[in-house]
Amino acid sequence: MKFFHLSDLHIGKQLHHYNLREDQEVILGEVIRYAEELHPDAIVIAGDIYDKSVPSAEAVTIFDEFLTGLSVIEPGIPILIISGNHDSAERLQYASAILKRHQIHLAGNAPATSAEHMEKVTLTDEYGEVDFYLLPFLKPSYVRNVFEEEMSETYTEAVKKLLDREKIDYNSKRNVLISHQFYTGGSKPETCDSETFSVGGIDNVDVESVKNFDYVALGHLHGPQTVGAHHIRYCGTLLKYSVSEWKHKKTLTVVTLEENGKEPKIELLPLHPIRNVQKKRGSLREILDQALESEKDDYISVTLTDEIDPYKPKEQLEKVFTHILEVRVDNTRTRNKLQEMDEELVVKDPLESFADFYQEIQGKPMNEEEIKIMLEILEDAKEG
Ligand SMILES: [Mn+2]
Repeated sequence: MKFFHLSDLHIGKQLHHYNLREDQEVILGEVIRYAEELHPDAIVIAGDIYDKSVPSAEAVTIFDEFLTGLSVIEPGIPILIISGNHDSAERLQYASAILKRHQIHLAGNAPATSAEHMEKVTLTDEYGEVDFYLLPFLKPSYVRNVFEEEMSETYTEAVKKLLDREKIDYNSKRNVLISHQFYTGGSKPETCDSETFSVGGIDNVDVESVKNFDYVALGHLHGPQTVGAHHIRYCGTLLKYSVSEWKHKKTLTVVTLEENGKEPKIELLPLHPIRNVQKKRGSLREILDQALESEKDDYISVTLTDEIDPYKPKEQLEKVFTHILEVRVDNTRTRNKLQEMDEELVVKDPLESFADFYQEIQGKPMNEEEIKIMLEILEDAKEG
């Protein structure tokens, strides 16, 4: 059983002020060509199809063309899609009953009532059946009514309990989970600027809850990486969606499952975007002189280090590079400015802050007894 694992297409996304329509069309076209050539048994898309919950007509057209391009391949390749946190579950699920007849399985919503179950798609190869479980992006509140008993509000518990009620046969069958959450376990995940997370990182799911699957096809993180084990994997985006990803190597992930109990094989196929994302640092002269013909149309982030600010740097750079994302300056002047801002932001300890305030209002410093009272109040506040 060989399948493509994709996620985070973010169709309709802009990179700074540039529309990525052409870039996305070309890269999705390359995926279609790989599908024609390799003819996988399935194509899995693990969420964040669109960049926005209300995608533009242009974005919908790009995805439509992608699905159409895949669906004309003979014999037909099943396509398994879940929604991500950027997608509107309802919009994505539109016409899903009709699409199902064309082997396009779209799971927009996680189970919301006790009568609903995760969508399961069973495919067969020479070793028997493989069950694919589709788990769209969820928050604990989405699935609260699935369970009779009270549920703790953690993401790990929500995922674990949803999987438990599916009675999955992990021993004699091969199972694949498709999920779009922030899985953690083992080393620290590598994140980048094009992802959006909830503040404080309360949305993580412990990877222990999914380790019994033969393969876990994840979406959400944009850098390709495994989580705790070889078979639990984020495939990452097909394109670089922020300057912070400039060193990423974006690839197409192809997974091969052999007989039950064997480790899946992972292949990473090269992709050829029309424009790369690059970061350049140096004096304006250096950057202009060292520009290669092959990178002149790339998306470029420039950091200038000239001590004397050059005259109209953006205009000069634009004569060489056609797609400039940003021009930053890092020299003694800007560093001093940053330091000044840092100093303004230094947080004093609470007693010191109050002493300043007291002095300002009373016109005299606090006496020893007042300091003692203040320390007690602060101690109480800390405990409270
Ligand atoms: Mn995403």
